[in-house]
Amino acid sequence: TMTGDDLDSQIVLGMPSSSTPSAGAAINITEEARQSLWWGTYRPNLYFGTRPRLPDSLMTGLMWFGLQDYDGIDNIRHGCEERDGFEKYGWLKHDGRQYGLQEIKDTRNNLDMTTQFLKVPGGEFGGSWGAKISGKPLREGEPMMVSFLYYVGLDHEGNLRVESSKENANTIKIHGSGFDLGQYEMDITVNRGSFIDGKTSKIRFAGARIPAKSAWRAKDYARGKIVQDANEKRAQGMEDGMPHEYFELPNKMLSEDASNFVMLQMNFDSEFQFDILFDSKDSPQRIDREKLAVGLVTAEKDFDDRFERVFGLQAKGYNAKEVAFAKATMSNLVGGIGYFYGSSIVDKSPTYEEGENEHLEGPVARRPNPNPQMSEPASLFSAVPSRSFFPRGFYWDEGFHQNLIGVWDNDLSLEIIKSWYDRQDEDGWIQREQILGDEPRSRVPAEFQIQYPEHGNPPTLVTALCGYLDRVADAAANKVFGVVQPDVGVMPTDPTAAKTATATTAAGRRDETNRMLDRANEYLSELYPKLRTNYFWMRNTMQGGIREFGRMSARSRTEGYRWRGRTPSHTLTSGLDDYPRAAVPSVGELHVDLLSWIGFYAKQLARIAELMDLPDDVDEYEDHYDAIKGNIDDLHWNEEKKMFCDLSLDENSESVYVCHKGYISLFPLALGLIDPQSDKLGHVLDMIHNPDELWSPYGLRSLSKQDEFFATGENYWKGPIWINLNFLVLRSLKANYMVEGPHQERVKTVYNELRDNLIRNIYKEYERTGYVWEQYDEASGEGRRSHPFTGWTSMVVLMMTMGRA
Ligand code: 6A9
Repeated sequence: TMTGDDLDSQIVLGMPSSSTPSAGAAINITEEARQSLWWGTYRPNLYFGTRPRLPDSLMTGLMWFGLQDYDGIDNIRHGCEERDGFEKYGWLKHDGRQYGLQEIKDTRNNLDMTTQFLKVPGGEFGGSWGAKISGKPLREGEPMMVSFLYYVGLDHEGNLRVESSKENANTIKIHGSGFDLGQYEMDITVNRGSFIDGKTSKIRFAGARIPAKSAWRAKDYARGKIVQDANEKRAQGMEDGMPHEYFELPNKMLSEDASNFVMLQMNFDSEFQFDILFDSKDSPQRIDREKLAVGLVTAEKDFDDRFERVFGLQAKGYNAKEVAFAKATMSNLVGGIGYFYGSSIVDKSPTYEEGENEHLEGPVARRPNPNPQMSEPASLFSAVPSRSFFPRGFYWDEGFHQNLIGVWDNDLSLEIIKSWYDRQDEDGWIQREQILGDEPRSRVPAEFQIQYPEHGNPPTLVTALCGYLDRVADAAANKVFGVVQPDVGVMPTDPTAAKTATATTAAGRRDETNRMLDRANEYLSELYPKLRTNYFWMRNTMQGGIREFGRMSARSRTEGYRWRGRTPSHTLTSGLDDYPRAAVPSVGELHVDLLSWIGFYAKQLARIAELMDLPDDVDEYEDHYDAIKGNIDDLHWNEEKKMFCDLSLDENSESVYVCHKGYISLFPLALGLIDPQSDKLGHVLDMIHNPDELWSPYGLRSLSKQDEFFATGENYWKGPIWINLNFLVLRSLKANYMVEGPHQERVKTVYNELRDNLIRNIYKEYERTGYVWEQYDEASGEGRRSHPFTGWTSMVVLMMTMGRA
């Protein structure tokens, strides 16, 4: 039998640090989470895995490998990996609460499969859920031999008990209980699928004791155990066995009642289907196989109906394939929402006194006595940029994600935004990249793991709040919402019952409106103090030295800012990592994108303070905003080059422009800080629309073709097309610049053409490659780098709904 110790010795990685069971008392979950956001596919780094939104609880996951040869075992599928080389995978439909449908095409194993998820929320422990895993050969006529491993692991104290019967070897039950989940029973049943002898596939099992908080290493445990047993069979004289004869689980538990980790194995060589049920015994909402089957059908239809109600793409004339693309793109973002819990590494040691040393800085060199520390464990509920390559929370990515999620499910989005602001420390700092716990940390090279308390990212969550404020304003004006997800309390708890509970009657809509307004009051009151602290933290931490170094003509002597954490080649904090900035980082730098962000922030805070009836605060933000708008012109406009530029210092400490045409020079437009009537807008549009500068048939280039650094070095933000910035520009053109004046017609033309180019190319690449991508090649339009990247590239769905001008 396998023990934690045996397994441990087979694992190359270091063991997880601590094994303290988490205290139940520390868990403070809102009523909301209890109801319908408790369980989910909240392990987006896996092809399929579930966990509750609780620290150190029950983790489940699906793995599989090919039995057609002996190498399959070295290529177990579990975490999303680009090297698995799937021709396609991702959620095609996912509503973020109750329902999901994912497609996976595993080329090497000739496997075409789907994973479906259905939740029946309710009760004290988040309710019950079920999953249906189905598949068949990808290429007909070619053999498929695949072994599935499904596991359940406890990250806290407790035991799992397996119940199997000789008579019915295609069903296995797992019994468990815990302070955080109550009593539950899991049922795994093969409905269909044969193996080798044509008989229905049997389920094999193994149970083990693993160290606390290590269920995320299930693949190491599985492979370790299976390979060890295979070696023993060889040692005992087994020769010429088939792969499935070597690579099988032993049908043994460690001992009765002592396992906290259970694996099940099912082998298939033809079309198959199996169900996984998690039935919460303390919940009034139960699940069985019949309910799962029926519920999945109903939920799919509800999803389709709701998607059309919210985005209206069919009505706008998109064809079925284009609508399916939009659904898949949004769904993989929503299905990529995760719950993360654990410690991160923070270095709060003092930096050098700013001054001469700053000229030599790198983010680490600037600290004379580095002191990275493990922080207290914390949780985050967030979407991720990419399930394969960056399956964790990124601050400025998340703001984009919430623009779309907020339209789809307002309350879900508010919950995520709140979770991010809960990560803010007392100074107002939020970690840029959230690497919480051992699992995410195992994927990040050591030099990128440490977070520094003066490193801030663009405050994009405010762009999402801006969308929320628009929805609230619509409500206040008593307009009809597109769709408002009702409070979870009124969600239908039985998926087989009824439609989405979104009101379809006038009275129902009025109720929703009132609820939305009450909710807004409450929500914003709670959030506002944090926003204010964060805003002032940005202003203080990133204050530029205008007084000492700046251009004396500036209207305001204070409104100028610089990104911290610079190196000569990188400004990770800005989000546009290798975009060219001043060659020598210095305290005398002023960054035009940052000033634009802070101006935008001030404006949105003024709006919130207005809603909350805080006139003094409104005045304060408006003063900031006016001064910033003035300084965008006074400090950053270069009249000779007709563009917005950064500022830096030369050898004689004279202030000089640093001008690189590209995304950085577009920020005043992208965030609405240029006057629609001004000549400056005309010049920026010239740059945008010029094919020798930013304009390509696939979207706007990050850096102008004419720039000396275009397409050089790592060429990350030096030319390739990124969808987040294209989206900001597009939306700002529509929201701020389609007004009467000298540029109106051109704004329309640029908007329409840009929008068409982006949608057409992202869709074309999806059809061609099966994925949406992190960025697109400016010369060919081809998808590049990380994929699937349904982070901000999913803004394409909003572009589709925005419509032509
Ligand atoms: C490094 C790699 C297994 C880079 O989308 C997330 C971020 C953006 O916020 C940022 O603007 N991406 C953009 O310039 C990806 C960052 C990935 C850093 C992780 C470790 C681990 O490889």
